[in-house]
Amino acid sequence: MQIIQADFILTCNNDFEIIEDGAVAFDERILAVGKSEDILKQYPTCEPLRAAKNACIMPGLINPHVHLEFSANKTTLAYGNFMSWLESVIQKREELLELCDAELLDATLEMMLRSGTTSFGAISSFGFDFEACLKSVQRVVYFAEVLGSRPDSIDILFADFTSRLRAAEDTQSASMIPAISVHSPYSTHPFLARNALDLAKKRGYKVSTHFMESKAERDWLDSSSGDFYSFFANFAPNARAMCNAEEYIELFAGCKTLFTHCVQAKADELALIAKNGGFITHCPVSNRLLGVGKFDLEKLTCKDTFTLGTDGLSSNISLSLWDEMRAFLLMHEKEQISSLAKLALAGVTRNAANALGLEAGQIEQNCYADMLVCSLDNLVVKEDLALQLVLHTHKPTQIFIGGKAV
Ligand code: MCF
Ligand code: FE
Repeated sequence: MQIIQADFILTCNNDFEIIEDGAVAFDERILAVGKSEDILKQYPTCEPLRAAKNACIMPGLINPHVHLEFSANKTTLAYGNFMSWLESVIQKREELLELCDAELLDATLEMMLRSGTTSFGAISSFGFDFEACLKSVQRVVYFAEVLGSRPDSIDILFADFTSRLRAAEDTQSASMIPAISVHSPYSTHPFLARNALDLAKKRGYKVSTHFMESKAERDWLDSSSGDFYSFFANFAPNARAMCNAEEYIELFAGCKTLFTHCVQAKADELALIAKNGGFITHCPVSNRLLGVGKFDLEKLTCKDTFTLGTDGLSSNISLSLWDEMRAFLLMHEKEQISSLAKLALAGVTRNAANALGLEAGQIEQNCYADMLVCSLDNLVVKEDLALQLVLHTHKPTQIFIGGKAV
């Protein structure tokens, strides 16, 4: 059992409570949190560690949505327009996967860890990222992806998906949690989605999906028109959308689902997601690079459903959640900046933990002791702590996962 003290504890709990001159007692899980003097009285024989002046203890960051298999991309994929990006992914996929070897995956996970990401949701299209995820020290919610729209291929696609999922099931632990990703409404046949979702319901798995990312997707689901019309015409003449937006959301009823992007989602669709116990994952940099616009925060009625993710290096220049939070602050220029900093931090801690089903994301008794010590150079007042941390942090000075320093 250990105690660590700091000038601030950013709990990231429901009230976004900040404790000045606080301490945390922990082993694998957090045993107690409070004012230093109270915690020291409670554990009089334990010699506490003291973080540097102006430092803050906070929960480890949780990235709910990353595609590790695309980590080799830097300048290969086309940015600026969603359809051009998608075509470039289809064209360059093999080349990028080839370059993404074990060494690159390990280095990518190491970089994520050093920036303070202690848990993540890996959207795995092929299973090539599995070994790297399994041996990483972070907690991984491993979303095996299912995708495909041809009715005559459903059985074979489903069998391939379940075999990739089985790898995570066979190694399930507190740091390898099997989960399911249904790629999107434009790419996945509802029968295939339903088979995967039945499995999620039966086994209590978390689910992730891309939803309403682009105007092309909106037009396609609303009226089988727009850019996807000509895209699909290449494969099948007179193709039509497989379901509309509301039908798609309802497919996921009964599953705790993360709906990623939602840039083109309407307020009533976001409300339906919240009503069904779902979450929204906003990926601001990805949205900017793919030219799809930005998620409308005014439509977000339930702030607890908000999470923030990086997406993959297929549509980002960094997998650091600090970089993502800064981009988020700068992109949503109409919002009050310090409230936005708190929303960003909630989106990568408590809310992300709830979305992924992790007992983490808060400095709170019984949560796993997944914690960061972040140091600010100068004195900061409590009211500015969230904003200044987001603006100035690149690498935490200490990282704990399950109470172990890493
Ligand atoms: O989130 C971004 C953009 N939207 C959709 N898909 C992906 C993203 N980054 C990577 N992807 C993957 C996806 O998992 O790209 C493929 C899928 O395997 C696109 S569908 C050919
Ligand atoms: Fe994605």
